[in-house]
Amino acid sequence: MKITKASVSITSPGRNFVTLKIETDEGIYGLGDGTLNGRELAVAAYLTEHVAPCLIGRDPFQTEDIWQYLYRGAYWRRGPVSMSAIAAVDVALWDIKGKALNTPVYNLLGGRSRDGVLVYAHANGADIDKALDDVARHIDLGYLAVRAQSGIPGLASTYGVPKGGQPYEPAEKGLPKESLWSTEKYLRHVPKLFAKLRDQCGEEVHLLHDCHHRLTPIEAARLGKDLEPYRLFWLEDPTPAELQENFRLIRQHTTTPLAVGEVFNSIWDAQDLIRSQWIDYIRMSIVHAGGLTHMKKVADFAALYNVRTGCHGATDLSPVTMAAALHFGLAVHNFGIQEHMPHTTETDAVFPHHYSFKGGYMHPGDAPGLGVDLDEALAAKYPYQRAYLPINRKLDGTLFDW
Ligand code: KDG
Ligand code: MG
Repeated sequence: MKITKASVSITSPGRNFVTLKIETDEGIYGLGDGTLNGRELAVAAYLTEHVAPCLIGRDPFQTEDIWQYLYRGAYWRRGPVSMSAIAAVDVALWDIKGKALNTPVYNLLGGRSRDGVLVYAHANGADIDKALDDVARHIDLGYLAVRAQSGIPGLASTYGVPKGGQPYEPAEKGLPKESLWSTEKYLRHVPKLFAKLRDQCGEEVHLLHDCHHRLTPIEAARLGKDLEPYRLFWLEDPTPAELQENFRLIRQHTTTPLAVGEVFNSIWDAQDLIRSQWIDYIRMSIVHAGGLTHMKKVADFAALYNVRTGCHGATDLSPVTMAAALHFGLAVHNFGIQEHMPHTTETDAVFPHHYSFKGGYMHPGDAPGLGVDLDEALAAKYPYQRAYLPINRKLDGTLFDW
């Protein structure tokens, strides 16, 4: 089998998605996601101008060699744009391989390690009472694990809490919006949210929280300690992780489990975190970390150090990535949990898929390949729209982490 064509499409059924379609001389095609929120056209150009011409004529079964060709062959390594482009190719090739062998991708990754993939939902509210209601709503929908975020008194907006009852979507049209942040107000508020939540939910429900990289290590250590009585499943992105040693300090002070990695692109971003056992869950996504080929290596390395997976799965990762993450989650032994933010009905219509949710678990389905398709005619009705993630500043105007 030979690759005959590789083409990129960008569609915006509510938000932007970059999709790579790789076609072969045997009529089988595969899909890969290359969406990088707020920087979509950079990946699209990288794929179209620099990657697609090198794929023509290659054997799509050679996933390892093609991965190395694109990674080592570029000379320039890592980075979100190139690793998302490599992921788009890699996932499309696994899709082709599954279709050609008439088997779901999970069978190519080791087969089923479990019956279903535990997922967590996003619940939020403008204040604690509204957040409590939204957590209860998600439990009623069948979720066994729920991430909770709430508005903070004295701050007009914060990460994870939508305005006006809309589903949460951080990228907005126009130039980046700016919001104001106070760590002090946040640290006073979050323990109150989880005290009430644990009381309302009982012991069984898994509760999670995302700090979204906004604390220093010592602040994160204090929050982890304050949250210990409420037994979180994880505290996510407590601090930025360019300096992996940040997590040593947090770890020394708290038994609250720690998760990080949604902005990582390669195992090298997490090497010390994993080897030193400073984290419990590695959250890299299939799309931003080089695809299934690289993520399988990340999972195998993490398994040596008791670190489990918890792949990023926000709505800015397309249904192609959701499908890939579910095949991966069904197969890898040290799977922990998978994030699940349902896409809009428009997005689901553009990407018909076989994955499903039942009783707190998702399943990728048993269709050959990934089990997800692209309705190209429908996709063409939603042209690209420039959108940016917001910018965050402290109350005194200092630019801060969003
Ligand atoms: O594009 C950025 C989002 O994917 C990110 O803000 C979502 O933190 C996030 C999460 O945990 O889903
Ligand atoms: Mg996050």
